Order: sequence, then structure tokens, then C-alpha cells
Amino acid sequence: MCLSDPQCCLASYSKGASTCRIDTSERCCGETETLDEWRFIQRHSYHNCTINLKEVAYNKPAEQSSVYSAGCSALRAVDGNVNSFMHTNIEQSPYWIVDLGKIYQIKRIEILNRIQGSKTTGERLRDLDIMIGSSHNEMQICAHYVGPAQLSDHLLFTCGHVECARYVKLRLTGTDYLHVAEVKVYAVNDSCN
Ligand SMILES: [Ca+2]
Repeated sequence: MCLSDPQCCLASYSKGASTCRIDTSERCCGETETLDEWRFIQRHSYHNCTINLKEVAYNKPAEQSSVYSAGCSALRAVDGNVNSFMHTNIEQSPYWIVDLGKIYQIKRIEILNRIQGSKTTGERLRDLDIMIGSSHNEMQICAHYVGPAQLSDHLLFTCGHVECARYVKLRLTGTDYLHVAEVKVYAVNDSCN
């Protein structure tokens, strides 16, 4: 059943729904969540799993369309501190972009919204394009977030089949401030061709 899939390190089975769910994601090598009514099954080859994600955006060079004030530079979104944030001016399609330094096989992009402020502050994160690409001029949309987000929201995005990239860009499609506390980019390795 579940574990006949060679890509599967973990599977879960819901007795109530008689449904088998195969986990082929990087979670195979990470911690697993125990979900109500789902029973996890672990296969013997678990330790042979070779997927090993690493976060590759930390302290990498970043730019943004404008800077609201000196303490809100683009680097604030990759400084590992959830209390600091990047912050643009209010403008049409404000953006933030990070240079990972080389092409990575990107498996997951995580965005942590600001954790303090008003409800309105949190909800400015909406209608957001998450883009990746090999250069500033070759960015493709990886995911679109409609939102609006709430303060402290932790958003996760995957890019499907398009995943080899050096740059990750966030861009609001509307007119507003863009500000986020952290952006984390999880990659498999640098073996993209
Ligand atoms: Ca930060």
C-alpha cells in the first residue's frame, strides 16, 4: 500500500477515511507532525533518505524597491530575527529580492509576516507574487498569495516543477507598503542544470 512507492519515506493512514497519504516531500527527513486521526507509518529505508534541505537565504544580499526608514532595509528580512523587518514606502508594486549567490534547487519558501502592529499592519501582506529566477530579468511566478495575512502568519510556498533559481522576489501586485519579518528559502542542493 502506501510504502510501495519508492519515493516514500513516510506514509500516514487514516482509519476513519480509509485513506492512505504518501509523504514524498522533504518532510521525509525532518520531524513529522502527528495529526489527529492519522497514523504515521515509517518504512525501514528511512535512514537512506538523501534529501537534506538547507536554508540558503540567511544574510544573503537583498534589495527592495524603496526603504521606508534606515532600520527597515532589505537585509532585515534575512537577518534571522523575527522582530526586525524590511519595509518599503507605499508605492505601486513594491518588491523585495534576495540574491542566493548561486543557483539552488528550491523546494520551499517561507515568509514570516510582521509580528507586531495593528490588524491593518498584518493585512498589508496580500496579493503577493512569490517569484524565482536566474536573473533579475528572468523571474517567474512561483506562487501567488491572495491573503490578507494576519500578524505573525507563517506562510509556506512551493514552486512545483520550476525550482532552480538564484533570486527570490516578493512583489505586491497592488499599491501599498511591503513589509515582512523573515524570508526563508529551503533548497536541496546546487545541482540544477
Ligand atoms: Ca528579520
